[in-house]
Amino acid sequence: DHSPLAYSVGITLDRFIKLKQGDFPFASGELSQLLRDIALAAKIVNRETNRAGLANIGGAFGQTNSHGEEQQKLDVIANIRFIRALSKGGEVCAIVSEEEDAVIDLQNTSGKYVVAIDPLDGSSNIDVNISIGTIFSIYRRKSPVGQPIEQKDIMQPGHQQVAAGYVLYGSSTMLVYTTGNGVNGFTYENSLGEFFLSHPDIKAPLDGEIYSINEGLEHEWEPGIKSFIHTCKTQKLQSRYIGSLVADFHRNLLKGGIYLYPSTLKNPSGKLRLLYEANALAFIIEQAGGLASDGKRRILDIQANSLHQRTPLLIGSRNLVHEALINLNIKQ
Ligand code: AHM
Ligand code: MG
Repeated sequence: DHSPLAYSVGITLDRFIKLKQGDFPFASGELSQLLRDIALAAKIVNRETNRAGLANIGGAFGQTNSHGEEQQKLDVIANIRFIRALSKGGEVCAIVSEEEDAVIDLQNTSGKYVVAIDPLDGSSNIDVNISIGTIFSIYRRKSPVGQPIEQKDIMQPGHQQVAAGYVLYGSSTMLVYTTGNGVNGFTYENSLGEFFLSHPDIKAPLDGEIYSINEGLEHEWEPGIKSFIHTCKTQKLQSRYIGSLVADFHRNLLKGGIYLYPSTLKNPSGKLRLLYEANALAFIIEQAGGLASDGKRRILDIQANSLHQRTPLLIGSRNLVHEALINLNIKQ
C-alpha cells in the first residue's frame, strides 16, 4: 500500500499495520494480528520496565537462565508476557526464546508462524536504569499446517524471515520493524497507550561517524578487528557503546555507524545469538540499506544448527561494514 496515508507520520501502529497488510507475503491477516500481539506485550513490558526501580522487581531473581547467566526478574517477566501474548493469539506454533533451553511447542498445529525472541536484551542494564530492548524474528513454518512442528520449521536461515523487529525501552519507547518492505519506527505515547508512526521508511546512512565495540576486550580481538578499530580512531570516529544491543544498534541505524561484537578468546563465536539477536537486526539493517556480516558470511545466509548458537556480528552503515570486512580479510 503506497497510499500517502500509509506513510503519514502520526498514524497509529494498528492503522499502519492494517494499511500495509496487502504488502505481506501471505496476506491472510494473521501476521498482522501477530504483530499486534507483540505490540501489546511490548506495552506491558514497557510498563513493568518503567516501574522496575519502584516495584522492587529489579535485581537478581536467584535463578540462572539456560546459559548460566544471572536472570533478572524483569527478564522473567518479559519472557512470560511475550510467551503469553504469542500463545493466546493463535497464529504461532512454536517459540524460541533466549530464556528457554528448548523450543516451546505450543501444540497449536494450525499456527503458521514460528517466533524467535529475546524478550529482554541488555538486562544487565536494568538495575542502572539504562536502555534495554526486545528483539524478535518471525518465520513462516515449513511443514504443513495441521502437522506437528519439525526441526526445519525452527532452524531457518535469516533470509527466510517474514518480519522482524525490536522494541527499545529508552528515553522513549519505540517499536521498529520490517516485513521486508522497508523499515518503520513507532514511538509510544504513554498517556494514550498507543504506538504512533514517528520514523517512516528508515534508511541507514551509507557512512557513519560512530563505532561501537567493547574495547575492554581488545587484547582478545583478531588482528583484522584491531586494525579496523585503529583506522576508526585515525579517522576520528566517535566511540559509543552502551552495552545494550538494541540501543547501540538503534543509535547507529539513525545516525550512521557500525556495531561490532567479534570473536574473542572467551567467546570464539562472539557473544550474540544468531536466532533471536543477529538475524532480526540483520534483516532490519539490510532493509534500511546497511550490511550485517559475521566477518565471512552475510548473517542472513547462515544456516542455524543449534537454538542458542552464537555468531560474531558486524552490523551497520554499508561503507563502514565494508571497510571492516576488508580489514578482516587482509589481516586474517
Ligand atoms: P544479554 O542477552 O545477556 O542481555 O547479552 C547481550 C548483550 C547485548 O545487549 C550487548 O550488546 C552485549 O551483551 C554486551 O556485551 P559485553 O558486556 O560483553 O560488551
Ligand atoms: Mg540477549
